[in-house]
This record gives sequence, C-alpha cells and structure tokens, in this order.
Amino acid sequence: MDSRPQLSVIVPVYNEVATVRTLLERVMAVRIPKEIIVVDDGSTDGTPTALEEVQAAIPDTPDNRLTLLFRPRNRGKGAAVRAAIGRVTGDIVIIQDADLEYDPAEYGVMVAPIKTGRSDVVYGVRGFLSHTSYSYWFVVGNRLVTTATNMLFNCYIQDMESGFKAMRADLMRQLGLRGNRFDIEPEITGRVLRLGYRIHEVPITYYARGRGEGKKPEGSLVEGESVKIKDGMIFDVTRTDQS
Ligand SMILES: Nc1nc2c(ncn2[C@@H]2O[C@H](COP(=O)(O)OP(=O)(O)OP(=O)(O)O)[C@@H](O)[C@H]2O)c(=O)[nH]1
Ligand SMILES: [Mg+2]
Repeated sequence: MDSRPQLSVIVPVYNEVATVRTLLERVMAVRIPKEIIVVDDGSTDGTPTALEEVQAAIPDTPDNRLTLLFRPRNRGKGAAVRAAIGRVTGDIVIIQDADLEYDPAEYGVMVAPIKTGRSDVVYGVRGFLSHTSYSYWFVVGNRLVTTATNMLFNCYIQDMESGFKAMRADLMRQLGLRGNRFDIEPEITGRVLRLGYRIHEVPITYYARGRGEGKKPEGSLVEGESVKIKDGMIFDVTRTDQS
C-alpha cells in the first residue's frame, strides 16, 4: 500500500505562540491525508514548547503526520521553507503561515486544480477588502510588485506575494530556491514563471493581522523600502533603512 500522503503542509514558524496551536488544530481538521512539517528556527516566545505539546497531545494518524524541525539559528522564512522541502514526501506541497491569516479550511479549493490535472501551481488570491487591510501602503505595495511581475513575464496574476501557495512537490524541488527571508515569495513566483508554468489563482479568505500584532518593523513600500530587479527576472522588496 502506498503510504505517501497526498499533501505536505509546510509551516514556517517564528515566535507565533499566540496562534500556532490553533493553526495546527485547524490544519489537522482538514480531511485530506497529509503530513505537516513545521520548521522553527530559534523562537524565543515559547513556540517550541507549544509545538512539542501539540505533538504529545495529538497522536499521528494516517490523515495527519506531524514532523517538527528545530533549527538553532534564526535564518528566515525562506530558509525554513527550503529546509522543509528536503523532507517532503507528499505529492502536493502547500505553504501555510503559522499566524491565522490564511485558512486551512480552504486547502480543498487550493489543491483541486492540481489534483484534477488542470494546473501545477495554485496561488490563493487575497481580496484586500477594507476589514482586513490595515495599511493602504501595504496593499499598494503588493499591487506594485504584482504589476512588476506581470510586466516582466507578460502574464496576468493578481497576487504574487500571497503566502498561500500550492504546487506539485516535484516542481517545488525543481525550483532550486535560494532565498532566506521573505524574498522567497518573489523567488518562487519568478522561478515558476521562468520555467514556463502558468499560475492558477483561486480566491481565498484572508484575515490580515494588524501591524501591531505582526513582527515586522513599521514601514512601507514607499518610505524606506525599494524594489530591486535581479537578473532581469527575480525581484525583491528590501527595506533600505534597516541595519
Ligand atoms: N522559521 C521561520 N519562520 C518565519 C520567520 N519569519 C517569519 N516566519 C513565519 O513565516 C510566516 C509568515 O511570516 P509573517 O511574519 O506572518 O509575514 P507576513 O504575513 O508578511 O507579516 P504580518 O503582516 O506581520 O503577518 C509566519 O508563519 C511566520 O511565523 C523566520 O525567521 N523563521
Ligand atoms: Mg502573517
């Protein structure tokens, strides 16, 4: 019997003790056979203990196999995702943030185009409706980098920075990702498009946390951040005022 899970859920997590338990419970409630690979790299707020408690309290089942990877030094979301890719055994990979901004209940919608062979890559498109968009410049920045992607690759996607990305596992491995931090998002998009794959987008529900709840420094794409074009293909958004 093939014991490979249909789905591998990669959860990068850094200092998310307030949400990570609930998030994992929601992931496990999804009725798709899956493995869940959580990567923590140096959280200092009790997240590692919370993860171990979840693992001790909820035994693995064929529908839910939990793997915890602890890395000693903080290296960023991209490095965490890359570490997890090496452990993936499922057919389809989905990246799931550990805060509660993206809803695991929507995995069915995310993986359907891949399961039915209609697409290799699916992105969840955020609506950026007023009740979840805490910052005007955050939304404008997202639109800006997505427009730059469309111009570079002559495509028409709506939300290339979405953290809700699913794709065939073999394609994910083929991307040869190198990004360590949030540059992983444009890097995935750039490499997928450069390989000639079309991104299939589906609308998803997005619950943006407020700037005060997140851990990123205050700032915007307009003040203190810049868009860089790398190799004419992959671009990156970097803060220019951080040390
Ligand atoms: N392992 C690891 N995970 C990280 C790191 N930085 C962020 N993450 C995780 O990556 C996911 C996305 O990070 P967020 O900080 O939520 O990024 P964001 O959604 O753009 O920002 P917010 O608006 O603050 O939520 C979350 O699950 C984080 O815990 C890191 O350095 N290491
Ligand atoms: Mg977030």
